Amino acid sequence: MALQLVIGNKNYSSWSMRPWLALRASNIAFEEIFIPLYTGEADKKRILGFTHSGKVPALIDGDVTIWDSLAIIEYLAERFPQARLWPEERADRAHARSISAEMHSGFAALRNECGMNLHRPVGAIALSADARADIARVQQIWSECRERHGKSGPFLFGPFGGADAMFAPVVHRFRTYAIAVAPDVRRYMDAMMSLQAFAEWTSAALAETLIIEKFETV
Ligand SMILES: N[C@@H](CCC(=O)N[C@@H](CS)C(=O)NCC(=O)O)C(=O)O
Repeated sequence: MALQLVIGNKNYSSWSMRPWLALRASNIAFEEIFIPLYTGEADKKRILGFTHSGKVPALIDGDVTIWDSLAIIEYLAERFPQARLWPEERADRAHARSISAEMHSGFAALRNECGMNLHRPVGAIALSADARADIARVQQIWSECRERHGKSGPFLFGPFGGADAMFAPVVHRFRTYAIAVAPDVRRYMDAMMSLQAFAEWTSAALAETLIIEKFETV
C-alpha cells in the first residue's frame, strides 16, 4: 500500500512542505492528501480522521501513522535508508539532527513575523530584534554547514537531506520578505530554489487560489 501524506495549503503550510520535500526529492512514491486549512469544522474533522493531533502533516504507512514533520522525516530515514536523509558520519548526523531540532522548536519570532506565504509580493517589513536575531542564527547555521560540506554538494551536508527539508520554508521566507543575506547563504538559497522538488511545490502553491485571511496581514 502506497504511503499517504496528509498536507495543508502549499502556499502557507510550512510544516507540510518539509516531509513532502523529503519524500519528493528522494523519489519515494506517495499519495498526497490535501486538506485545506482553517476552513471550518468539516475539514478539521477530515484531519482528525487521519491524526488525533488535528494538525498536518501526517504520514500514513499502512497501519502506522506518524504526525509531526520531524518525526515523519526520522521515520522516512529509517524506512528508506537508501534515501540518505541523514548524513553517514555519526558526528555529521548529530549535527544535522541538532539544527533540524533547533528549527523545529525555535525561531518563533521569524515564524510569527515572516509567515510563509508564497504568493505574497516580495518586499521587506520592519522586523523585531528577536526576528533579526533568528535570521542571523539561521545564516550562521547555513554558513557553518556550507563551510564544512561545500565540497560534497550544494546543500547543508552536501547532497539534499532531512536538514535541508526542515529549513526549506525559511528559504521562501527569506525570499519573500527580501531579507539581506551573505553571499554563501544566497548560494545555498539558489541551490534550494533550483531543486526540482522545491520548484514543484512552489509552482503548485502559486497555482492555489485559497486565501487564509489571518495569514495575509503583512
Ligand atoms: N509541530 C508540528 C506542527 C504542525 C502544525 O502546526 N500544522 C498546522 C499547519 S502548518 C496545522 O495543521 N494547522 C491546522 C489547525 O491547527 O487546525 C509539525 O512539525 O508537524
